[in-house]
Amino acid sequence: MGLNLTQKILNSHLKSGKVGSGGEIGLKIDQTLTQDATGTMAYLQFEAMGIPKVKTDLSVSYIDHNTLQTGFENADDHAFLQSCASRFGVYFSRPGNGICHQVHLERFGKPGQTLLGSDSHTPTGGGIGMLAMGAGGLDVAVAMGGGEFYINDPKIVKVWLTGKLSPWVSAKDIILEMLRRLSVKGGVGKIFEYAGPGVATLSVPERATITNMGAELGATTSIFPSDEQTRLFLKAQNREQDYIPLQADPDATYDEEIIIDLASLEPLVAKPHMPDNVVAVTELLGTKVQQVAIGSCTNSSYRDLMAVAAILKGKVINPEVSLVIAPGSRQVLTMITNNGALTDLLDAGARILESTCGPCIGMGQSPSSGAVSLRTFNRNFKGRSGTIDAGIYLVSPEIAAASALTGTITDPRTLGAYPEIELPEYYRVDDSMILPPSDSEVEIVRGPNIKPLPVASKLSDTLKLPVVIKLDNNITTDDIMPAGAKILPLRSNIPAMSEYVFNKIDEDFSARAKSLGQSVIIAGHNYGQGSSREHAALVPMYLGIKVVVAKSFARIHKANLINFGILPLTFKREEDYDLITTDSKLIFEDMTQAIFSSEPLPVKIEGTNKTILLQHDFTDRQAKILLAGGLLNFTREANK
Ligand code: MIC
Ligand code: SF4
Repeated sequence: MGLNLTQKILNSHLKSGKVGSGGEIGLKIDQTLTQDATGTMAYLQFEAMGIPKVKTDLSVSYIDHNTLQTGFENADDHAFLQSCASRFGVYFSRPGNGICHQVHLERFGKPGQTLLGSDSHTPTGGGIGMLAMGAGGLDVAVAMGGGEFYINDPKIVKVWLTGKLSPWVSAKDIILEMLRRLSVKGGVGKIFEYAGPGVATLSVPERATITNMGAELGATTSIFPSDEQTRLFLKAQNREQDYIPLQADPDATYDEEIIIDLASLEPLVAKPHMPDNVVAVTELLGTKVQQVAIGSCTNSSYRDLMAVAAILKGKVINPEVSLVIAPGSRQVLTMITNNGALTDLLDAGARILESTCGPCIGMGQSPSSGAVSLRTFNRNFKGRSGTIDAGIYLVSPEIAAASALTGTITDPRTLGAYPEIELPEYYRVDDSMILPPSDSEVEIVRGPNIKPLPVASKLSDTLKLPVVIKLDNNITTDDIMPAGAKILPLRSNIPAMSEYVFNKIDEDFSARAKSLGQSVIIAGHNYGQGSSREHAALVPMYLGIKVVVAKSFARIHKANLINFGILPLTFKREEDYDLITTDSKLIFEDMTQAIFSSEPLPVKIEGTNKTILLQHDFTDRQAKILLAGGLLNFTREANK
């Protein structure tokens, strides 16, 4: 029987388990990437493992998130990361060189290889035929040390594309259509493999927009075949030697199938405050817009910015709109500089930002109070922009540019003929801002913002845990551990960060958790969706959270909880959620055995005659990690 593309890459990287078995599988990781907001922890963890040099084929450390330097903290972290990269055998992409996913696609991604990144949008690499996944920093540190990366054997979904996009409809609309159909939890435990005649009509940067935002489906990853488009892209990046053709066998089978006729799609918008809150642009026409932001790892490629420049050329944006543009990489920025498109953008009234994440992660450019902000980004969670009452709408570059001109949400199809964008035969290649590692001994630079790593304690047999907070469905890691210009600089200082846990939802959370000593979080479905930030597990661990009981979990966050010794348990009977109040205290018994058993776990609610039933699906490996009090303890013990 033939194999699909995902199975081929999984099989060629399989170290443990069996593809198709439904259990856990361990994979060899060829490449890793880290960024500065998660990287400091990842390298502290790598250092703590005592391995002198990375064992991957290639590891790259990017600076792209924490670039607004309003105090010494971010610059301290950058110096730390630069010295770690040099010392541990990692390439270092300097601040200003671009957003990790964009640069990695341009300069390093290779079809058929595995990539693990400490960022949830690492699946961008699927656009070039990589099996690229996001994970917590600790998992990436283990992979840098040559360790396996474990996932649950995924369900593989064929996304069959037919036809061709109409003018003014773009790759962003394909992924928004997926989100409209499947929701932010529709992809949990799944890999989306794109196939069909429509695939050949999409260039690599367009494919990367789709695989990037597949993260918002909760998917393990998304992947496109490696074909003539891939070869052309790699050739244009001066790396044709990295090309190999790769696709599913004609008789390959899949667990599920979705069909999208590209010709039937229209321009779409994700309304506040979830990426799956998708409607046709025509439903929102005339909505007044205060800000338009173009960039992020989803839509900041040369193609995207050339489309925006062509739409704005010779025109001036509406005086009520602030238009900010962050090109995805220095390659993109220098190319639009040289061909004059940058002047078109500036003449139209755009404000040009550094080639970084910027407003996507709330690093500056927070919109005005109550504003409508149209963004070509991938996340519109409440408060993430830095303005709690702003409404963020996720759109294509075409809708963004059209709306910047009119000052209201505008259907780009009203602009007349579509400016066909020709992709360059050769991109401008200049890797001088990517520093190779050093051969000699390098001293690690540790400024006062780099604090020691907190480590979890071993699991106790009996736990009496008061409920510290009770939450709804779809809680994001931005809710748990907010980002933004004020908090991100504290990423390597856990005691300082702990003041901000859940602070957008409940200002007293941190103080209450501290006063309780140890406690349990209760939550609904898809707890921990969104970013890969392990701080959403590490900092609650520091605050004494021992268990999270939820209706269901998002993949990366669940793995992060286990890595930091917090038990992710689910309700056997969903209605038990209603029996627990914020005043309840839960009594967990025989825990050191229960984590190895598949039997449901009865947990008493103190002071009542009620017992709830909880469950888990921990593998033997995960149970041992939990018993040791987290992956770092476990790895250290294993290496003794
Ligand atoms: C994000 O988009 O939320 C981030 C910032 O890139 C995160 C990583 C982080 O929190 O550092 C992600 O998506 O993983
Ligand atoms: Fe950066 Fe935003 Fe992409 Fe996260 S989603 S990597 S913050 S651009």
